[in-house]
Amino acid sequence: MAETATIPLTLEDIEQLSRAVFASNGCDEPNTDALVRTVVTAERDGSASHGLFRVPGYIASLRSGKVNGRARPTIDNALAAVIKVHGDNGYAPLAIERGVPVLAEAAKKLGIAVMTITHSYHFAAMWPEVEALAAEDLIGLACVSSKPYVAPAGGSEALFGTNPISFAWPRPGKMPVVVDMATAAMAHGEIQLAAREGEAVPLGAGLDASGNDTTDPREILQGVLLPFGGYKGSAIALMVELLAGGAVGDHFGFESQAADNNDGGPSVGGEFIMAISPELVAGSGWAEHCEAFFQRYDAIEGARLPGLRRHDNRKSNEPRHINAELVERIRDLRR
Ligand code: NDP
Ligand code: PYC
Repeated sequence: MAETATIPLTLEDIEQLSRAVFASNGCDEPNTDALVRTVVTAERDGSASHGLFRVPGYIASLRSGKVNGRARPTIDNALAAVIKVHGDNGYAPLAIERGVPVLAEAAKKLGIAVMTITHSYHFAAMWPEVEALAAEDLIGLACVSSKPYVAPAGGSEALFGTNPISFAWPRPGKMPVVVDMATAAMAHGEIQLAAREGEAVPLGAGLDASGNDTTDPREILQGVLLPFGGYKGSAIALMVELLAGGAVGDHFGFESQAADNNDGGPSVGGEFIMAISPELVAGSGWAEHCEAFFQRYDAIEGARLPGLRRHDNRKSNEPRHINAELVERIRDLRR
């Protein structure tokens, strides 16, 4: 397979390019800043499916008027342990950045707190919200749904979003353990990237439009994705759908789809975030206790903790190699 052409961009280049595109397409400064941080950190950590790749979709939704580039998320914490963030129909990163410190404060006081984000559009990787909680020595768990792309186990009709779940475990003085994964066998963005690169995907990633197994990502994009791990992954996707839709009081995936204008950007939906204080729940000594567990984990040959790849990528200041067509497309979006 011929490799597709790439352009080397430093993180500073990525920041400048995405800033120019968001700011010239109707995003005000706070929203631009939050989106730029989202794009740059995704590229920094090696998440090609959720960095610059998402910019054309973000811009399509600003231009169609679906998403508010001047959103001012509001926070209602009247219930103390429940922080309700209204996203003002904007992109999720600003709502997250504004809400998480309030959530962290509540969890540190009460031991556990949840945050709901409604009226918002999530198109990003899920680790930033939970890593921000781990930086406060809190355990973070977050999930979000999207348009239906994924069939429940046994079926061939999409009902679930790719429904990611992220989790961060704080390790004082060290990087947290971070799990951040779609509950689909592959994220929709990863299938799109494979289709762009002309690469086959593993069997089990999805079905074609007739419900047959296929390794061709273009066929899967016409059909459905599958949950990871059969009925068990399907059950976790169900839990995410219920937490991000039912518990938050926002759209389920099928409702997001019905509300969407199909402009290529994200669909409206909710996000569920939970923060737990190990200090208050487990008591002092929790960190040493858990380090003993991580030591055993690390001693197992062939095993590595989730999050390590992204944290290692983060250390590099080298340019990132970005698909050349994508870079040109994004440059053309500047006004
Ligand atoms: P991956 O399959 O790449 O990774 C899933 C998790 O497994 C990561 O925590 C990863 O850590 C870990 N992992 C991978 N390989 C190993 C290994 N060999 N040993 C131990 N741990 C490992 O992620 P996905 O493709 O499922 O998701 C990609 C991104 O897409 C995520 O950031 C997700 O949030 C995002 N997404 C967003 C959606 C949205 O609606 N906003 C929807 C769906 C996905 P590491 O990173 O260190 O490799
Ligand atoms: O990659 O599955 C995905 C995805 C859906 C919404 C944002 N990313």
